[in-house]
Amino acid sequence: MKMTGAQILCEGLVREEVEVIFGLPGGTVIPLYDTLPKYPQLRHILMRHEQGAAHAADGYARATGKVGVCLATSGPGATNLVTGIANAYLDSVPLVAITGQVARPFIGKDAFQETDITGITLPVTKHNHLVLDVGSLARIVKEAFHLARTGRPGPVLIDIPRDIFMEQTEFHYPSKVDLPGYKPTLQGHPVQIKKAAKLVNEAQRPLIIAGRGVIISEAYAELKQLAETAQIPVVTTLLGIGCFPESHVLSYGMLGMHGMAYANKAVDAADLIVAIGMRFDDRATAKVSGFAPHARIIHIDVDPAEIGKNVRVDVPIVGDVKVVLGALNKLVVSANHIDWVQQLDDWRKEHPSTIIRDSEGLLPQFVIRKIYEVTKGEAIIVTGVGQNQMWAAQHYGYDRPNSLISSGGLGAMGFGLPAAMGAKVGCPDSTVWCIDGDGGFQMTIQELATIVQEQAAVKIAIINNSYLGMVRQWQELFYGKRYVATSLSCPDFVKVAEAYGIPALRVKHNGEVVSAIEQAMNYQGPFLIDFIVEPEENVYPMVPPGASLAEVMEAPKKEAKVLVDSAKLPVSNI
Ligand SMILES: Cc1ncc(C[n+]2csc(CCOP(=O)(O)OP(=O)(O)O)c2C)c(N)n1
Ligand SMILES: [Mg+2]
Repeated sequence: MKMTGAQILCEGLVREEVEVIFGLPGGTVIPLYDTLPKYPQLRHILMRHEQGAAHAADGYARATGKVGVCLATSGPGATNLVTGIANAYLDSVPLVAITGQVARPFIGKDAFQETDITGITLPVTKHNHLVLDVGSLARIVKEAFHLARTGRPGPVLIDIPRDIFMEQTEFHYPSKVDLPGYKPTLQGHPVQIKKAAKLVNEAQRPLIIAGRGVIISEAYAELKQLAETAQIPVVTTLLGIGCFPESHVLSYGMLGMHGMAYANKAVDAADLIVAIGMRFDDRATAKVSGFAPHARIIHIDVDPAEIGKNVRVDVPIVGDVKVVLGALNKLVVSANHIDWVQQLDDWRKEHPSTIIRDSEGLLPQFVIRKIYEVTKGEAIIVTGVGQNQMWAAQHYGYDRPNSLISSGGLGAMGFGLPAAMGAKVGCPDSTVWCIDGDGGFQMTIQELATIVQEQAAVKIAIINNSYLGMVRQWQELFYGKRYVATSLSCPDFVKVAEAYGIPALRVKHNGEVVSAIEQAMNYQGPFLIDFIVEPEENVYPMVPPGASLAEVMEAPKKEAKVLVDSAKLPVSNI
């Protein structure tokens, strides 16, 4: 049967079980939009900015485990997607981004709204494709979804010239993909798994560092079995939060720059690190040369490119985390490490890391703790970037699988609101809270309109400190309190919300926090709370840039002092 390119694309999306497309139209994609109403199974959500479309598709994908789809026109529409695509790339999120391109005869002519989007996104996509022949479109769509969701997931971009949407050809959707250069290794090598089991069985002070790979491969049960069988304490990366219940007796929270002091001390003292589905990001390892100085390292990851990239590894195992852990668990013998676990418990008592001090002024940590209590830990939390993100990671108790959605690798302000909307669209029965900063919120604030139009009942907590807080914190601690370009003026967020049709409250005092959160929860639709918090509150613990995990700084008893002068900061990734 003959079909247009636009129909072929829609047929492909339907066959890939796409339910939602986050997009915004323009000239080159009008033929596609013209076809969409014939496919009512494809719900299109009209965003207010294409960055929001990519972040919403990302939030949707993380919350559901399905491939998120975003759609934009050529030129500015396509370039507006780039931040969201890069974000998905760094956090291994399965995304298919579809862009319109100028018609084939205009390509390379600097035509109106022409940009080389495959060139621009080459370094931030798992794969991308400029379609030059309508006959190859069905295959390219099939491959895009396959690439996005298999192996290490990631974003794939398909750029489709306008005339291809209108050209007709016979429709045939391939049942299989044949990509000779792409065969992800899922089974770990048995010899490596045996070596790893030997190390685990011999270790005295083993520690698991679990990352988002556990969530992606849904290896929750396998991770728990490994930890419990061999009594191995578990710490997680930021994106690993939600892969292991934080109330579990073997859970020691997040490690890294703003991780728990006791988690970082555990890494420093361990004699074996079992790194699972994580990539040794510099925010997790701190100074690499000081990372886990006494430990052998087992690294399990589906992406061979991650092995040995940042940290020396003794036993690499390339494979799917769930499959590899399943095999490893068969070889790991039951053990206990009572002294080691006791040591970690003592550190946790001595360095509690999440104590919230008494304060007359409203503390952000307190706000997040109360959101946790009122939601009973059952919400999906989607964060902004900066201090709010770190407090949300530290002070909400994540017991449920996959309950934190956050921009980790890219750290993209503006992620929170659209990603929360995407998560809510994907999981309409879940409570979704967006915890954002006053700065980041203003970067994608326009998506409030989308939230209203789609009746997505996202609950929004703005941690309003009138600062680009995380940058201010660095200026305070490392740049002699020279605050340049971090003091922020904000609109009246309550009035803004109301202008969009969202009820809102402003909260300034401790006593009002719980009732405001309850009011938000009891309201059926979206709701916003503007929490006016202590402006100069800092995030602790903190491993200063260039230091190793063992050199973690805890909340100072008195006024924070300048710790390092900027001129003396090491050339590290700051
Ligand atoms: C798009 C983008 N621009 C700049 C930064 C650098 N940056 C990191 S945290 C931060 C401050 C964020 O301010 P806000 O959203 O108010 O959050 P807070 O830290 O105050 O909680 C900035 C500017 C970033 N991460 N992303
Ligand atoms: Mg702020």
